[in-house]
Amino acid sequence: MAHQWRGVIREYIDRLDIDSSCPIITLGEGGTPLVEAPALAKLVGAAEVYLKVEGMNPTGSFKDRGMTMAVSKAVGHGAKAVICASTGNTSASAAAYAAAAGIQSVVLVPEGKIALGKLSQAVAHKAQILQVQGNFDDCLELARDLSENYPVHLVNSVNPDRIEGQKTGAFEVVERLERAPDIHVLPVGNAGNYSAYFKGYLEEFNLGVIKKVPQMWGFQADGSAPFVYGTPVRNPETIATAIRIGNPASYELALSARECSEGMFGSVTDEEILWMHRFLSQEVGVFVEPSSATGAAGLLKQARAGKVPAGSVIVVTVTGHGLKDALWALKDENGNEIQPQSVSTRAEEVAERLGLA
Ligand code: AN7
Repeated sequence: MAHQWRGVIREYIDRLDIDSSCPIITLGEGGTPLVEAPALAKLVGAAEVYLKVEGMNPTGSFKDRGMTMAVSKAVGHGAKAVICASTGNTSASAAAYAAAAGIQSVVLVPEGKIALGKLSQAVAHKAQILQVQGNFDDCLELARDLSENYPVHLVNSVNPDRIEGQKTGAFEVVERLERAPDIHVLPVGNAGNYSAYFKGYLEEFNLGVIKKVPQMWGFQADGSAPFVYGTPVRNPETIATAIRIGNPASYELALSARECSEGMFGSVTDEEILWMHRFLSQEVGVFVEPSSATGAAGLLKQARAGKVPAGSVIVVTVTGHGLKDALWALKDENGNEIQPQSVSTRAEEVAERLGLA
């Protein structure tokens, strides 16, 4: 019988590192759609491609899966405030879950470099927000420092509770497909999600639920690609502000996930990201933020290099909702503003404009 989804902690309580006595702070996260994308499968020459649409989470990104765990455990430990550094989505999620828990949230964001939708979420949920004169990497260093020396609990993905919650994305994919995909594709910033999916698949493998773990393919923006260069990037730059991260928090974890899964890291240009952002909206029907199109853009680049096996089943996690950073949709492929035409209330005129007459 169909049941109402209860959030990832209650759904997967037996498989998560959390005591039964811990309070559960949930907004009903997880249980997101796995949407078949035949247009994308055709484009990349794979048998089947699915999008794991994480924009359907309560605050519009995958961060909620980890945040329900991190904030629940923080409250279980008696925390009265949580802190995070963020390119936007973590702060939106932390602020919402802190509000649900009745505790304070503090968020540090890089000045002028976070999307308006995300900033408004943090404000709406009454976070204490500070715009730091630096990039995300500076914010994270500051957040770590403050959490070590003051009474505030860190909920960035360096906190293992976050990765633990986010691994449930892999469980849902396996349940839905009744197998593992051959390849799992993700956009990569701190590589927390990349590491978390791998952890989830590895647990499924160790339980004998799947026969092999998928190859983990992670993609970054060219101007912000420490995994490709093999070294931190001091001044990361990309229009995909969510993944504008030069010194990834989960660097070592992700390297080991790549090795164990025989996966890869690659990078794409901002133009390739925006092209795929439009393709997903126009040909698949899924509106994501630009950063979230980075995985699919990387998949296409691999396909063009002849590296996507024809029979493969591929899952691409699209990490955040298009409304978070909506202004990109209002630009055409040449970067010009798109403005709907203005018309009178006369049917003949409207029909003519629409090319119906
Ligand atoms: C839409 O919110 O790092 O590789 O501070 O918002 O796990 O970092 C966001 C990251 C991909 C990259 N897609 O995930 C933050 C933050 C979206 C994101 C990523 C982020 P990780």
